[in-house]
Amino acid sequence: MMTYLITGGAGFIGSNFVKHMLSAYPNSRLVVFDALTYAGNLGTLQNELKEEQVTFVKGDICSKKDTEQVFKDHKIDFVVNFAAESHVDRSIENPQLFLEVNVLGTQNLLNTAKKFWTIGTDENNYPTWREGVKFLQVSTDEVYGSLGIEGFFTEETPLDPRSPYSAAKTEGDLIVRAYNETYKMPITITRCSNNYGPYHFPEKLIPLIIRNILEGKKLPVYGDGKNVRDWLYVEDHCKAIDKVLHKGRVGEVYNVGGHNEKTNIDIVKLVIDTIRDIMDKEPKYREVLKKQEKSANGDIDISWINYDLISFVQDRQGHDFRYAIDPTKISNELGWLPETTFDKGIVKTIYWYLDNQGWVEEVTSGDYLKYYEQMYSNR
Ligand code: NAD
Ligand code: TDX
Repeated sequence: MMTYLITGGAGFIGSNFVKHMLSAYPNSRLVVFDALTYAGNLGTLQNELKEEQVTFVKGDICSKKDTEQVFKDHKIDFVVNFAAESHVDRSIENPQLFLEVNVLGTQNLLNTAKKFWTIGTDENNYPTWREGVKFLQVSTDEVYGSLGIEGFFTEETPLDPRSPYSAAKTEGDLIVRAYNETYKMPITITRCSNNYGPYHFPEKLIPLIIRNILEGKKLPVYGDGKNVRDWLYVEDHCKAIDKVLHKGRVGEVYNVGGHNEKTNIDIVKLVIDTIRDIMDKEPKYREVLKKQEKSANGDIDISWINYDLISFVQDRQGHDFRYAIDPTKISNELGWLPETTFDKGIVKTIYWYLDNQGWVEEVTSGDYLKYYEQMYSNR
């Protein structure tokens, strides 16, 4: 029975990965290790944590004491490192925190794994490693910087991060490679494009737009809305990580993305149209709206759910123009392909938010309102 240490497992992608692993490998042991920052929520894993094979450990990847304790308590075979500060806008406000967690935290976790996984040294004085162990770093396409209107990121594209978030993720990514080169640590790195789906924290574009519509608020679009992101349904990312972890070549980087480029303005319009269509066809969902004005026929009015809600606001500083992934390597080597088309995924996602308002209220009840006020009041 293999034991997986899933750091950041109470966040958006990490929690989806826990759910994926439980159904794909019901006999494995999952140790979810998370500091429960504003972005981590145990409510997300309430069903999974009832399962005998899932253990939750509250801990900080920056703390040697915390990471060594979890390796002492569990015979870890795989580490999947999702733990990070993940929001670009927050990194502009507080770059140091991003360096502490995404760089030094990653290095501390690597060092702990090295301490518990090495069993001796070889004739050249390289450490020798326990059979079968692996460290997977969940990196991002943002390490490659920004594209113009053409071209794609391949694994050979030079690293050229622009934001404090992506600079910190790049350093995290590089220190993982350095442990492979220097100590022969068995690692792999995935660099994925923008994810969307259930449990996405409503500071990020898609869940923020959904939440704002339901709250009857304006929809802030940075700049002219022409920036492009390459969107992937979160379950497809989880399946890619599963493949890379179990079948990917040690020391290699795999780009993950599904050729699904959209401008931000198109995304926002699609979310508006989809919510209005759902509420048109299934009026029960109008009950979710904060604004409950009645139209002439007595139904809750939804005519205001239209493009007039869009508000073009001050651009993000250093806003990367375009990301687009070339996933040829992972497709050819590991047979991974995205399974959920954007048209289907966005509808599934919107239904999930409509059906899970309790979750949204729970995660936005803390510092979120203060954050929103601070981030958007001057825009
Ligand atoms: P998230 O912000 O939703 O979750 C991050 C999780 O890490 C939270 O549960 C948080 O509590 C935890 N965490 C933060 N600091 C910690 C620390 N010091 N110790 C332990 N736990 C800590 O982020 P996400 O969107 O799920 O992203 C997960 C990973 O995937 C990140 O490494 C991110 O860089 C990467 N990634 C994200 C995307 C995306 O579109 N969201 C795309 C590519 C890569
Ligand atoms: O209110 C908004 N208005 C807006 O126009 C927000 C929050 C965002 N945007 C724009 C900025 C981006 O061009 O939408 C696009 C997407 O923004 P985010 O959701 O903040 O994602 P992004 O900055 O692209 O980064 C995401 O993808 C790569 C994740 O947050 C990262 O963790 C991941 O590495």
